[in-house]
Amino acid sequence: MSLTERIAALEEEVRTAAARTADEVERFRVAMLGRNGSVTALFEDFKQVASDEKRALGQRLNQLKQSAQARWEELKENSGTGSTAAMDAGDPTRPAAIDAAGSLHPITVVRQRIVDTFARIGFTVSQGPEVEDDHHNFSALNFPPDHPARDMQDTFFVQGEGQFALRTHTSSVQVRVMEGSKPPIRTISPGRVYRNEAISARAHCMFHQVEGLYVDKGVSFAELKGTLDYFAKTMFGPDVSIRMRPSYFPFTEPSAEVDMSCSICGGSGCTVCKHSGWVEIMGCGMVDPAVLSNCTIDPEVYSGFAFGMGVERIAQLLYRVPDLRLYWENDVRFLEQFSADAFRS
Ligand code: 2U9
Repeated sequence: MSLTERIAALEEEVRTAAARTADEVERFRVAMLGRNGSVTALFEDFKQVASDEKRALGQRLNQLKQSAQARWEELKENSGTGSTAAMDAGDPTRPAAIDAAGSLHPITVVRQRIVDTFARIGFTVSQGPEVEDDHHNFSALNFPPDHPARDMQDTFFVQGEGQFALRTHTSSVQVRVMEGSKPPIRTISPGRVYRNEAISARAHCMFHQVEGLYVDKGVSFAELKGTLDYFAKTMFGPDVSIRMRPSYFPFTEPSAEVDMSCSICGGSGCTVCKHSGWVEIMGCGMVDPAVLSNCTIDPEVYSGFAFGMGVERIAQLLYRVPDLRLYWENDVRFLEQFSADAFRS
């Protein structure tokens, strides 16, 4: 066979070469490019070629060597036996790669802890629609017709037939529960709510609430205070205490704002509690009798208490998150700090 024919035969061999294992790849390299390999041998024979043929044959031979090298690289790559991979493959005792585990979002972790805390004392969980009608979001809850929350400045209205809006609180769910069941009612409603606010470190146009409702014969303000004291101690530890300040909500009477002794400084004063020793954690009150009757419950027979809190606010106090926007950016460097196990109650 002439040198030209041998080159052509080897070109074909290189083009069709296959290797599945590191051994087969190495066998290809030795057979072609090794000291006694076929391509190397052609270079030896090339020395005998007549000088007028040297130029053309030399070029072809160099091309053959290059394609043999390229094919070798390709086979290494495809068989997953690149130099480091080949070494790895050879050590079956090496430790297995650890898969990165995901973590729960801090809002999910905190919402679950709040729900668990109330579930332990008999509260059931109720959920409802995020797009609400005027009756469930406002009217049944005693919002007067000219209340600012009914304004487009404060609430996202949904275009179309009728007055629908993104719910501004999960109290609307509890209106539905009262309309559909008889006391005793002991329920909490966790969920996402919407307000038409400019986004900043301290405000967002959507956040999460947990609202609670207890309706039965003879429910008292003292029971409300005992329940919220239990909640604060379960979430933040036995050393915290709560206090109530008079407030106003359309749906409760009397109403109160609930403060907790600062869990960060223990009440001695720090930047989080603005040196007051107290931090606000939620609002509460006795369900207004007008709301009970709007929801088909006789206020002459039954009374109830209600409370509401922002999950972001509770999470901020537990984990000292400085900026509300962090909850929505889903930056893994933020999220991976919250492992499900680390915060299980
Ligand atoms: C019904 C009747 C009354 C729920 C209540 C609050 C007080 C309250 C805020 C806390 C911070 C909302 O997330 S926040 O902005 N909530 O202050 N919520 S009483 O009262 C109800 C609920 C349902 C039928």
